[in-house]
Amino acid sequence: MTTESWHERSKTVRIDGRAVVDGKRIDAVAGARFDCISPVDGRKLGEVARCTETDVDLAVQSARAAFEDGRWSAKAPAERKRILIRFADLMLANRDELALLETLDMGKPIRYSRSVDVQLAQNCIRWYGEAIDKLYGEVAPTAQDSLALIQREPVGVVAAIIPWNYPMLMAAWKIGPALAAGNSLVLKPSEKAPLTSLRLAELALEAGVPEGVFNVLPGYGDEAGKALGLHMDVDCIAFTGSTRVGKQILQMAGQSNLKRAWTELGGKSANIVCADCPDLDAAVAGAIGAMYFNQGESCNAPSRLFVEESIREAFLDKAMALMPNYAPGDPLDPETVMGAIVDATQMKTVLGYIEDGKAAGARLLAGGRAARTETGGLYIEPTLFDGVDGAMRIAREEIFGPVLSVLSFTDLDEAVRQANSTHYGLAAAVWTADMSKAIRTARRLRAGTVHVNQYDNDDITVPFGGYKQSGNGRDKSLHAFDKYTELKTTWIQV
Ligand code: TXE
Repeated sequence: MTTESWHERSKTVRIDGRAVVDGKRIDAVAGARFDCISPVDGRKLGEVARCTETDVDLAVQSARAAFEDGRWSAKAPAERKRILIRFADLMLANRDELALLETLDMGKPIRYSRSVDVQLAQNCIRWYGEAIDKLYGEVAPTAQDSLALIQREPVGVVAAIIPWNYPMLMAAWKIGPALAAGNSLVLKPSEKAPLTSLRLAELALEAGVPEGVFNVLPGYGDEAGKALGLHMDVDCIAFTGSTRVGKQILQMAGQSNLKRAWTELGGKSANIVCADCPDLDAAVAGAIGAMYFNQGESCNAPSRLFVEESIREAFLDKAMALMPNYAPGDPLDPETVMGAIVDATQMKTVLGYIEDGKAAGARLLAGGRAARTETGGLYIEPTLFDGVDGAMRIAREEIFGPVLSVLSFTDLDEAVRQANSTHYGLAAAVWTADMSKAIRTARRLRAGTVHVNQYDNDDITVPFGGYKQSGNGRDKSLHAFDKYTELKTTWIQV
């Protein structure tokens, strides 16, 4: 589709901000709503239900009833598989609408919401659907006078709280394994980007996921989110978002019913480029591409770049040559690769970090300002700081915007020490042609994912999650079932 046709379609696309509870679209019980504003051009897209504790109670009751009567939890895995695959097919059939909602809601370029977000999200649902009738239990090697069966059972009612940076994909990472395993789900999307989650719940119903099994409550974190965290009848909570709120989620689990609590949190990932990297152009393209993808609003963005001093200048020359490719553009233009920042608060935060970097003495080589202000939307130029010191805030804190901090090194051991020096541990990378050095370095990097001579490779078959304060548990791959299942041992006397 052309830019014009996307714009035309954006005027008529259906925006329904009501919650989905027990298979029905409903307003919040108290009737409150909040505005849904597009960062693309500042336009009000519609109004969204502002769900609170009362709505959470209703949704949890509905999810509990569905779980207890077995309408989903007791279905044969092959039947859940059939329905989840149909759900994924419906996502593909509605690909343009889902992509458009995502782009309008949080500002990412339409080319990516269509080819990356919808594509990966539907693949995730499909993959877990495909997997679920291929998982076997175990028989423990006990003595002959007994038989011990070890089986996975669904946890029960799962609450998922997700962020705004990949709204559809983060939803899918929870929906796929949670539903495939037979749980009921109450999903709270971010107040900054709720639209695709609501539409996904409609598509799930259409595919045959029974009423009450998949509920979506839009609302604020300290209202709907907190009520889910503290709820006594939620068995498991899966959270993706900031480390600050992740800590609160764990506390709320402890304060209430000790629900299983899983967190996928922030990052400040280190990307180490050694002078002997096999292909400098690839290293530059990988560093820049992964940093500015999704406007830098990625938890695993390689936002700290450690370049070996002897190649620093060559690296930066090549990086600067690429910067114009990432100029912010109209998110509805299929050529655009850098879209809008999610909202005014985030915009202010990112610009604040840029000012902080300048004041601390880092060298601003590119960007640093708001862009496309005439559109009424929220855009920031891709920003590159050189001469960053490890102690500066821009080198330590997650900015969650298009800001890359370059630090140089002469001693790899020191680079690794600095790479490990933040309280995050989500992702890291090392570029070197020396495989022994690569493996040694990868082993020493304290991160859930380490890339060697590439960055941001992604596949549903690999686990994703963090060390340290980047969270606990893993999304994606078969390991995600560990979050959404209990292990049951059954002893049988023989
Ligand atoms: O995240 P929050 P925000 C980081 C990133 C960003 C910062 C703030 O650095 O700049 O966090 O973003 C819900 N009880 N990341 O404010 O607040 C909230 O409604 C229960 C990293 O959006 O963590 C939303 O649904 N829930 C990150 C979700 O938590 C609460 C992704 C995430 O919001 C709550 C997003 C509460 N008290 C932000 N308060 C990543 N690692 O991917 C909020 N929420």
